[in-house]
Amino acid sequence: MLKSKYLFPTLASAVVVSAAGVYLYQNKEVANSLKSFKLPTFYKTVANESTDNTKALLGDGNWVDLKLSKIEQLSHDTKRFTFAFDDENKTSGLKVASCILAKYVTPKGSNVIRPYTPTSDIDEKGSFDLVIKRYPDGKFGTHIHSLKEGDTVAFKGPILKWDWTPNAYKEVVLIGGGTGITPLYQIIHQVTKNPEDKTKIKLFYGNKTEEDILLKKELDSIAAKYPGQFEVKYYLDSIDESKKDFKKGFITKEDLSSVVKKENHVFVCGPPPFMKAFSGPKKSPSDQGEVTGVLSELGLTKDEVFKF
Ligand SMILES: *[C@@H]1O[C@H](CO)[C@@H](O)[C@H](O)[C@H]1NC(C)=O
Ligand SMILES: *[C@@H]1O[C@H](CO)[C@@H](O)[C@H](O)[C@H]1NC(C)=O
Ligand SMILES: CC(=O)N[C@H]1CO[C@H](CO)[C@@H](O)[C@@H]1O
Repeated sequence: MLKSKYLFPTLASAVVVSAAGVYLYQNKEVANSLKSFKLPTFYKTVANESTDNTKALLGDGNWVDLKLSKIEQLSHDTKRFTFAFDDENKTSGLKVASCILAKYVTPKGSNVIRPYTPTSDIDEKGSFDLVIKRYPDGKFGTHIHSLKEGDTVAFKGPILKWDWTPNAYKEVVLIGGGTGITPLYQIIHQVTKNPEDKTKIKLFYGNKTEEDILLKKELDSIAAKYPGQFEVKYYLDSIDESKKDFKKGFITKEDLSSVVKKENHVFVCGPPPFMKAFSGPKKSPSDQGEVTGVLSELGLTKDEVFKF
């Protein structure tokens, strides 16, 4: 198995190997030095990844079909979807913080591709979970909400967004809006499950209504279990006055001013108007752009803010 995969390296590696071969004929000196020829690092990376049968997603650019093994209705428009790997002993292949891409081919043949962040532990064996809200005009959400257990969805990735290092910061501040909670939740879960990671986390999480709050049960249980380490504040567009757990209205500059400090990294994730208000948008997937909005007013710059 392993051997045959090495015999059929990926195209990129094949080009490198054959280029080296041509060179070999042209120059004897080089040929001698090539006796100790070592494959370039990226070749090893590709080779290792393509022979790793312990992970469901290898980051090799291939789409992998995964079977929908369980569906749970969490609210009127939100479901948790569990996707099973082809081998119960495989793990997802994700690192924190990463997303994956999901693809749906419409009846007309166009590709609808969306990024999602699994909400299950990245080291869980056999499956991962996605919590997905259905928006009235959302193509992928509408599609996946129509699926039944046993149907399949194509995934690829993972795409590493931020390589989390335990204890890199004393404290981090997470600012999330709506479904933007999922990458932030991946960090919260990863940090609190690791007894060695002492990073403190303050989460500010805004939503329209109480029903829209994703993963509230999970967040509240982590907050109860690690009171000195993790704190969450919920903000809602509208609430009735009797609810003490929530603040009405947007997360304000004043709320953030006491916790946002130069040495505390800030992570932001939410829909475009939300990003605009707090951090400014990303310029492109690979360019974070300058920090604007509330965080810039609080004196933060590129080095202290990450936009998911
Ligand atoms: C590839 O595998 C070898 C042997 O298992 C290991 O020493 C090396 O660190 C791996 N390289 C990468 C990039 O994972
Ligand atoms: C998964 O691991 C268990 C324990 O090592 C083993 O008994 C089982 O056969 C494995 N399953 C597969 C599909 O390889
Ligand atoms: C008060 C508050 O922060 N509301 C947010 C609720 O979630 C949406 C996204 O679904 C945000 O745009 C709102 O700002």
